[in-house]
Amino acid sequence: MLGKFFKKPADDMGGRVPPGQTLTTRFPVLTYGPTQHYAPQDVVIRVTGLAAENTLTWADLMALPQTTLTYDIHCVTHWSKLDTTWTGVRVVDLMEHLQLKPGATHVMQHSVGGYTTNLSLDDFTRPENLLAHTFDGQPLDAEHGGPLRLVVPHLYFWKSAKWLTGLEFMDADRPGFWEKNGYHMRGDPFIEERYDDD
Ligand SMILES: Nc1nc2c(c(=O)[nH]1)N[C@H]1C(S)=C(S)[C@@H](COP(=O)(O)O)O[C@H]1N2
Ligand SMILES: [Mo]
Repeated sequence: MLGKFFKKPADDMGGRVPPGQTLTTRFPVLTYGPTQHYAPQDVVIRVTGLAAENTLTWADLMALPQTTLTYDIHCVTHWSKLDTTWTGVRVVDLMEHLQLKPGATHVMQHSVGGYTTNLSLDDFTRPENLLAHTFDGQPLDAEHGGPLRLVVPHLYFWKSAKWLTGLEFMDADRPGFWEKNGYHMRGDPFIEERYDDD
């Protein structure tokens, strides 16, 4: 239903809005389970699986280059939000400090609270992907995944784990939380990869 905050994309959106999506200027919260609350100094990202084991603290992440990027996000529940601005560490900048082992092809994102979601390394290492701690110049709200979440804007937003706590490198694709519950393994919004029978 199109309400006050949702509108149909204009015809001149030049292909920015994927099929089946409506635009919102709000920022809806979508979480399975409770919002997690913890301080930046408690952020720890554990790198496991087919990579040299590594533990990254908040200080480690802040010592890496910080990048601000603006792009559109798309949720499988049919909302898209244009021109969202995020600041954080680019995945490609983080990857320079990780040593993957031969055979790593996929990564599982792990979150506080147990949420997981899988990506191929090609999807994970796109130059626009961020480990984001700031939204619109302000510290990222807990409900949106602060202190630290992944943002992978070219896929549906369920592929962007809030409260990121681990990156597990794998030698095959494996379903995360929503993927086990019927969502698509990849989730490209432009070809409506919503469910695994698509
Ligand atoms: N840890 C965690 N990350 C998550 C989720 C979740 O339930 N838990 N929901 C996902 C889904 S389905 C979406 S659409 C986006 C929503 O992000 P937002 O609440 O900032 O809009 O977060 C994704 N990341
Ligand atoms: Mo979602």
